[in-house]
Amino acid sequence: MSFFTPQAAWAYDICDRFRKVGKRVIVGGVHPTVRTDEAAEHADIVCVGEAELIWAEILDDVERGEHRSRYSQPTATPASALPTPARSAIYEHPASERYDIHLDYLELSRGCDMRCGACVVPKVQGTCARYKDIGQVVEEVASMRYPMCFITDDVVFMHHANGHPQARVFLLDVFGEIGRLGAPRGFFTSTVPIYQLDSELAPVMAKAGATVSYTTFGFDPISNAALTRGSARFRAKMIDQTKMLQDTGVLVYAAFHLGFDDHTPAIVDNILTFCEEADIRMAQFCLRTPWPGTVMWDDLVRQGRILHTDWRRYNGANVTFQPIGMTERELGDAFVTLWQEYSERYHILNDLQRTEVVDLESFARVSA
Ligand code: B12
Ligand code: SF4
Repeated sequence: MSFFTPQAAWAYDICDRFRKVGKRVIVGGVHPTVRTDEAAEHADIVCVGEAELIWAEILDDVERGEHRSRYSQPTATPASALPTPARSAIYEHPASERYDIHLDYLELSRGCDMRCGACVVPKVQGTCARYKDIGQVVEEVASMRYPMCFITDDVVFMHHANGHPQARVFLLDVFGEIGRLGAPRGFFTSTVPIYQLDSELAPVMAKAGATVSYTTFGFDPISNAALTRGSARFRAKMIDQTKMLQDTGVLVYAAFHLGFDDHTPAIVDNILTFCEEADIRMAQFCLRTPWPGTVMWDDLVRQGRILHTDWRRYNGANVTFQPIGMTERELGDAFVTLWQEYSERYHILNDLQRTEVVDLESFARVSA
């Protein structure tokens, strides 16, 4: 079983039930990697970190009845061993009919050396960035069945924005090749505002089919300062780049994180004004969450500011730590007010209907 922190409590419940009826349970992924001892209470085996090089060994050991309780790879999975997912398992699964949104997922890279304070990826996937083979990516895209594909990496865009020239070359090559495929498919990408400053990449991505750019504002200190009016120059740039991207045909789906130490109740108006000025037609608001295994978690634990470890409420929609610039109540209210005000001010679906994007209404439903 694989799970992130927001799913951990449910996952443990399922693990316990399986073990009760005599099944052996193996867990891995984000949460078991950062809370290994906790996960071990609910599973027979915990896999820490990546698994491609060790999965066969785990299965062999289980078959022989001689497995250990923990496994981890001695080295990171090399780029050449990054697998092509068996998507047919999803396409052909009868349960997939029950979902009202159908997406392909595409992973372009693994690992990240950026070490952002609130992110767990360097801990789970290591700090060595590895890019998938471009031919493999193109083959994957060519064989996809759904009209929309979610590119799971914000990482490559961040590398690009932070002076990794190979990431820029990779992105230009990969989207150039996808564009040449001419497949009528939309791409949902994720990033931070800084990457949008590249006016060469945006049109190449748009030509390849990039229709939505999920852009996290305020995750990094620079764009947070722009939102809290600490940096007028970067604020203006974020607005220009958002417009430029939308003019290219890529809808900016903006995510705003609330609860930085310098946030006060005024953040609500600041963000709403920014949305208006930047013509943000689709937005999401999240409460900052100290994911275990991150620098943010360690800092808040040290400062005694973690309020609880009820993982069900670690989902970006509940206050989990003691804020500084406002009370817990004010922070929760700011979150709700932003959702309400934004939804009232912007007729999201109307805008989406005007946007020529594949299956975007499903996104709106899922986000609502
Ligand atoms: C795709 C994705 C999503 C998709 C999920 C689709 C799905 N059903 O899987 C969507 C958009 C729905 C999503 C939503 C959210 N996400 Co998300 N998401 C990702 C993303 C970008 C990629 C995950 C992925 O597939 N990686 C590729 C796989 C191959 O990597 P992996 O999971 O690490 O797996 C490897 C190993 O860990 C190991 N492994 C994994 N599982 C198992 C199991 C076993 C048995 C074994 C042996 C090994 C093993 O083997 C794999 C190969 O080496 C990650 C960032 C990232 N790069 O990982 C964030 C990430 C997982 N998401 C995150 C967050 C915060 C969220 C949200 C809370 C956001 C929000 N505010 O709403 C929601 C929560 C949804 C929920 N209800 O749980 C955080 C998780 C933080 C945490 N500590 O839990 C991440 C890490 C982003 C980040 N940078 O902080 N997300
Ligand atoms: S947020 Fe993105 S760039 Fe920052 S550490 Fe995580 S994966 Fe890397």
